[in-house]
Amino acid sequence: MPEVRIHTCMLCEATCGIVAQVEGGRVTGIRGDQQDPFSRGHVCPKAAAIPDMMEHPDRIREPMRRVGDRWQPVSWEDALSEAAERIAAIQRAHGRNAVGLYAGNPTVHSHGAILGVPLLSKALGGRSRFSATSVDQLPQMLAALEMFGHQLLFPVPDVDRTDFLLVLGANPVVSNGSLMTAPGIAHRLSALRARGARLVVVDPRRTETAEVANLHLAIRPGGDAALLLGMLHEILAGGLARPGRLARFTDGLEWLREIVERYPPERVAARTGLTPAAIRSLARDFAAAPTAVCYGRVGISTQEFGSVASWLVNALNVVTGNLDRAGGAMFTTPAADVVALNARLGSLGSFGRFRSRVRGLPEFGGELPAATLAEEIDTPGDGRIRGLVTFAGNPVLSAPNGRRLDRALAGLDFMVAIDLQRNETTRHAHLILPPTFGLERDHYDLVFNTVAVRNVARYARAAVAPPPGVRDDWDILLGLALALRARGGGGNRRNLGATLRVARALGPRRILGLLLRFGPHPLSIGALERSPHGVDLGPLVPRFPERLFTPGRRIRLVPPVLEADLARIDADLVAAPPAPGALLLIGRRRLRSNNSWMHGIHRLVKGPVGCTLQVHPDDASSRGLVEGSLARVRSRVGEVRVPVSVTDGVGPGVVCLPHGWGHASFNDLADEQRVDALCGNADFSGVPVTVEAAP
Ligand SMILES: Nc1nc2c(c(=O)[nH]1)N[C@H]1C(S)=C(S)[C@@H](COP(=O)(O)OP(=O)(O)OC[C@H]3O[C@@H](n4cnc5c(=O)[nH]c(N)nc54)[C@H](O)[C@@H]3O)O[C@H]1N2
Ligand SMILES: Nc1nc2c(c(=O)[nH]1)N[C@H]1C(S)=C(S)[C@@H](COP(=O)(O)OP(=O)(O)OC[C@H]3O[C@@H](n4cnc5c(=O)[nH]c(N)nc54)[C@H](O)[C@@H]3O)O[C@H]1N2
Ligand code: SF4
Ligand SMILES: [Mo]
Repeated sequence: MPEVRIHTCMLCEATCGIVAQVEGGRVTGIRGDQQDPFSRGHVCPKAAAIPDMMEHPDRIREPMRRVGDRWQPVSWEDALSEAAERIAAIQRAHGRNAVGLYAGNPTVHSHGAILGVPLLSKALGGRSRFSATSVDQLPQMLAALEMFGHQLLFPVPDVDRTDFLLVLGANPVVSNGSLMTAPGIAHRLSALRARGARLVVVDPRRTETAEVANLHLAIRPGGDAALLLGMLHEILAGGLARPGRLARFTDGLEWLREIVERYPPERVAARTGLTPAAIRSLARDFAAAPTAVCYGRVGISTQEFGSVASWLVNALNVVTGNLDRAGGAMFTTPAADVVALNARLGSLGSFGRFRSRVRGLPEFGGELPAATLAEEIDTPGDGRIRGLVTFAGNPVLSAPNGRRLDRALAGLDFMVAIDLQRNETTRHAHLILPPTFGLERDHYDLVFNTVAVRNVARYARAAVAPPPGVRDDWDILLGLALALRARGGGGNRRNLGATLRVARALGPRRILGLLLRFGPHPLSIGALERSPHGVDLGPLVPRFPERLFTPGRRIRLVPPVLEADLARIDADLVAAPPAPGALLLIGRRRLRSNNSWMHGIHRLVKGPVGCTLQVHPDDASSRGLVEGSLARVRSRVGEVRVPVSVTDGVGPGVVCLPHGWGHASFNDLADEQRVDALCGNADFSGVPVTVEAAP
C-alpha cells in the first residue's frame, strides 16, 4: 500500500509544500500539497525531479577517493581522517589561509547545512572563505548592513497587497522568486493584476515576467543605478517625497535630496537606454500609487553598480513611505529568528575588515568574493590557497572565468568535496563525501522563512531512509570539523572545542527547537509536526524601528561608503556608449533547470534545446546567423559555441545565454576581473562579447 508523506521542496526559494507517495521505501510520486496554507498546491516541474535525483544512477552513494583518474570507494572513517590529516598538514606547513572553503547555493536550502557550515568554517579558521553570496546577493546584504545595521534584514515585497510592483532585474515567473519566498508567484502576479494593481518590469530582455506586466522597460545592462538616481531626482526635486512615519527614525533625507539634485533624468537617460520622459513618468506613477514597492534581484545585484543600485532600491522605498508598511517592502517575523540569533551572537555583518591577498578585494561577512578564488589558488606566494573544501557548489560553472578556476583546481595539493555528484568542480576532488538528499532528511526553512511574503513555519520529517552509505550534511560537516580539531588543523581558536561539543550534543533538531521556543511565536517542533501542512502565522507586519540594528535604531538613508561609490557612476555617465555593433551578454534562468546541477535529469532536459544564445534579428542578420545555427561567442577570457535563437525579446546590442551549462558555460565568458568594484561581487550583466557564425 502506498503511503503519503508531507514534505517541502528544497530546490528553490519558493519552498512549496509537497505530497510524496512512498512505496516500499521509495518515493514514487510528488504532487503539490493542496492543504498547504502557503503554497496551496503549487509546484513546478522541478519538484517531480527530486526522486529522479535521489535515485539517479550517477548519484554518489558512498565516500569516494580519487587515485589519478580512477575513483574507488572508501569508508567514512578513512575518508574523514584522511581529509582532516591532509588539511591539517597543509595548514601546518603554510598557515590557515592555505585551505579554502566554498559553500554553494544548496547550503541555504537545508537547516542542517546552514547550521553546520559555520562549524566547519570555524574549525578551518583563516580567511579563505567563499560562497555563492558573492555571485549573488552580496550587494543587497551590504545595503542592508549599511542602511539597517544587519546584513540579513532583507526587505520583502508585499506582493499580495501592493498597488504597484516595480521589478528591476528579476524574472520571478521563471525563477519562482528570490529574496521573496512566494510560492505560486505567477498566480500572485495574476491576482495583483486582477485587483487593478500595476506591474512594471525593468529588464534588458522581454522576460516571461515582462510578458505579464503592464509595462516593460528595456534598460541597458548596468543602467539601474542611473535610472534610480533619475527617479529619486524626479520625486525629491518634484516635492513628491512622502516618507510618513519613517521620517521619525530616518537620517539623511535632506542629504539624499541634495545628492540626487545632480541627477536629473536628462543626465542619466542615455545610460539607461530609456527616455527622460519615461523615467519621469515611472517615478511619478510610483510615488502616486497608494502603496508601491520596488523590488530588485539578481539583475541589479550581479552587475557593475550592484551595491549602489541595491541601496537606491531601498532609498526609493523609504522616500515614498513604502518601506515597512503593508503593500510596500516589509520585514518578516520568522518563527526561528536567525536575524535575531545572529545579532545575539554579535554577527550583524562586516565589511572590509581585511582584503584578499592578490587583488585586494574586501571581506564581507567573513568571506572573500568568489571572483577572486581562482587567482588565490594559482598566484604563487605566501598565503596561496593549496587545499580546498567545496560544499554543495560547482564554482567552475558558477563563478566568473570558470576555465581559470578549472585549471587552478587541478593544481591544488588537496581537495575534498561534499556533494551528491561528480561535476565540473568535484571531479578535481581527492575525496567526495556524499550527503543525504531530498526526502531522506528532515526539513525546515531557516533562511527562506526570513524572506517570505507571509510569516509561516513548516517542519517535515524525513519520508524515506537514505542509502546506507550517505550521511546528513550536518554530520559530515561536524564530523570533518571534529576530525580537524583532533589533528590541530587550523591552529588554536577560542571556544572551538566547546562549540563543537555543544553542537554535537544538541544536533540540528534541538537547535531548531530552541530557536522556535525562544522565537517570536509560541511554537515547538512537536506543534509543527502535528500540523505537517504548515502553520500560517499571518501577514507581515511593520517592524521598524524596533527591528533596526543601527545605533539609535535609525535608518541610514545615505551610507557614506555607498555615497562615495557614486563617483564611479559619475564616471560611467560620461563614458563612451558601446560602439555600434558591439554586443553585451546577459544571463537568463530556465524553469526546467536549476543553476548548474539538474541537467542530468531526463524529465527536465527533454524537449527543445534550452541552452541557446538569444540574438536580436538585426544582430543575427548582420552576422549571418539564423535560427539554430551555431555561433562562436568570445570574450576577453574565453569562448563557447552555442546554437542561436533569433528573437526580438532582446534588444539590438544585447545577447542572452543561460548559465550553469557545462558544454557552453556562461562563466567561460564572464570575466573574473569585472566585479562591482565596491564589494567584489561578480558582474554577470553586460559582458562585452563578439559573436560570429562558428567556422
Ligand atoms: N553567469 C552566471 N553565473 C551565476 C549566476 C547567474 O545568474 N549567471 N547565478 C549565481 C547564483 S544566484 C548562484 S546562487 C550560484 C549557484 O552556484 P553554486 O553555489 O555553485 O550552486 P549550484 O550550481 O546550485 O550547485 C549545487 C551543487 O550542490 C549539490 N547539492 C545539491 N543539493 C545538495 C545537498 O543537499 N547537499 C550537498 N552537500 N550538496 C548538494 C549539487 O549536486 C551541485 O553540485 O551561481 C551563480 N552563478
Ligand atoms: N528554474 C530556476 N529557478 C531558479 C534558479 C534556477 O537556476 N532555475 N536559480 C535560483 C537562484 S540561485 C536564484 S538567486 C534566483 C534568482 O531569481 P531572479 O533574480 O528572478 O533571477 P533571473 O531569472 O536570473 O532574473 C534576473 C533578470 O535580470 C535581468 N538583467 C540582467 N542584467 C540586468 C541589468 O543590468 N539590469 C536589470 N534591470 N536587469 C538585468 C535578466 O535579463 C533577468 O531577467 O532564482 C532561483 N530560482
Ligand atoms: S517552485 Fe521551487 S519550491 Fe516550488 S516546486 Fe518548483 S522548485 Fe520546488
Ligand atoms: Mo542564487
